[in-house]
Amino acid sequence: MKVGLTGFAGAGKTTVFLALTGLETKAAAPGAVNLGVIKVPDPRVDKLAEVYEPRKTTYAEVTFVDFAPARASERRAVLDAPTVAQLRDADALVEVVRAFPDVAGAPATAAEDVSAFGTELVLADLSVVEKRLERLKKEKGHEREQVLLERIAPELEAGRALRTLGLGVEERTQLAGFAFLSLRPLLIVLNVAEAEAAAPLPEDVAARAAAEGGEAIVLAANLEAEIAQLEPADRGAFLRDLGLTEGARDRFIRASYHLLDLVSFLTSGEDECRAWPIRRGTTALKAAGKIHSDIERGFIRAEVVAFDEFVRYGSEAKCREAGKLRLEGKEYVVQDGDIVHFRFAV
Ligand SMILES: Nc1nc2c(ncn2[C@@H]2O[C@H](COP(=O)(O)OP(=O)(O)OP(=O)(O)O)[C@@H](O)[C@H]2O)c(=O)[nH]1
Ligand SMILES: [Mg+2]
Repeated sequence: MKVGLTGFAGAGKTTVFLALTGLETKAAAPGAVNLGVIKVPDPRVDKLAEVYEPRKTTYAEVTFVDFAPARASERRAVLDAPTVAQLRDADALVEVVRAFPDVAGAPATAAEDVSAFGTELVLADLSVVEKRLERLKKEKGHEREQVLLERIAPELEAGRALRTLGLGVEERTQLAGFAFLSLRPLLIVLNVAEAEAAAPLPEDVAARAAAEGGEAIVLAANLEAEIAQLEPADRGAFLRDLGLTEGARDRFIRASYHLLDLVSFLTSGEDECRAWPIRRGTTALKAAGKIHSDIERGFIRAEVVAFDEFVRYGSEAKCREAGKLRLEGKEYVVQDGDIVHFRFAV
C-alpha cells in the first residue's frame, strides 16, 4: 500500500513522516521526495515464523511518500501539477492538518483547512473531468463514460468530493483510470500541540472530515517523531506519561486498515512466512495475483487453513488430518488470517 502525505505548506507533513517511519531524514528540498516504509506488526506472522523458522519473514508494508510542494506565495495554494501527479499514484491520501500555532504565531484554523484542502482536491479532479468531456464531444463511442462524467461534473462543481457520492463498484471501475484524488480514501491527521497529544478529535474537525468522506485521528507529530527515535523498550513509558496507550505508527496502521478496508492473508513455509494485505472481499484468484501474475494465470486451487485452527492444532499437517484444511476455488473470498497455499500450473 502506498500512501501520499499531503496537506498545506508547513502543516507538518515531514514531521508526521518522521513520526511514522522513525527515520531521521530531514525535510526534502522543494520537488524532492522522501520515501519511507513501515512494517505492519502482525503477531500471526511472528507465530508462523516461530513454527517454520523460515529463511525470511516478511510483514505487510506501508510506503509513505512525502514531498515538499513548490513554495507558493499563498499558504493554502499547494496543489501544483507535479504534486497532483505524485498524489494520483498513491492508494490513499493522508492529509496533515495544522492544529498548533505556526512559526509566525498564526493560530490554527484546522476545520477550515480541512474544507479548503478538500476543495483543492475537488478542483484538481474537476479540471480532469472538464478536459475529458471536451474531448468526448469530438469522439464518438464513449457514451457510457460521457454519461457518468456528466453526472459527476456538477457534484464537483458544487464542491463535493467523489468519495462522498456513494459510487458503485462498476462506476468506480469505470473511473479508475483517472485516479481522481477526491475519490481516494482519505485519512486526516490533525497535528496538534504537545499538550493536546491525548486529546480527543475536536467536534468541528470531525464534522468537516465526515463531510469530506474521510476519517480523522489526532497526532502530536513533533513529540511522536521524538518518541519514534527512542529504543522500542523505552517508548511505552513515554507514551503512558502522555496518556497514550500506543504510538503514532500503531494508531496510524489501525486507522488505515480500517479506512481502506484491508485484511491480511498469510503464506507459510521454510523459505518465507509472510503477510499480504488485500481489500476485504478479494477472491482467491485476485489474491493469488498479489503474489505473482503467473499464480493468478495458472490458478488451480487454494488450500486454506484459518490461522486460529493452525494455532489450535499446531501444524498444517495436523490441520489436514483433522479435516481443517479446505480446498477452495477461484471465487472463494479470502478471509483475514487465512493461511493459503496456491496450487497453479503455467
Ligand atoms: N509546535 C509544533 N510544531 C510543529 C509540529 N509539527 C511540525 N511543527 C513545525 O512546523 C514546521 C513545519 O513542519 P514540517 O513537518 O516541515 O511541515 P511540512 O508540511 O512538511 O512543510 P512543507 O514540506 O514545507 O510544506 C516546522 O518548523 C516544524 O518543526 C507540532 O506537532 N507541533
Ligand atoms: Mg515537508
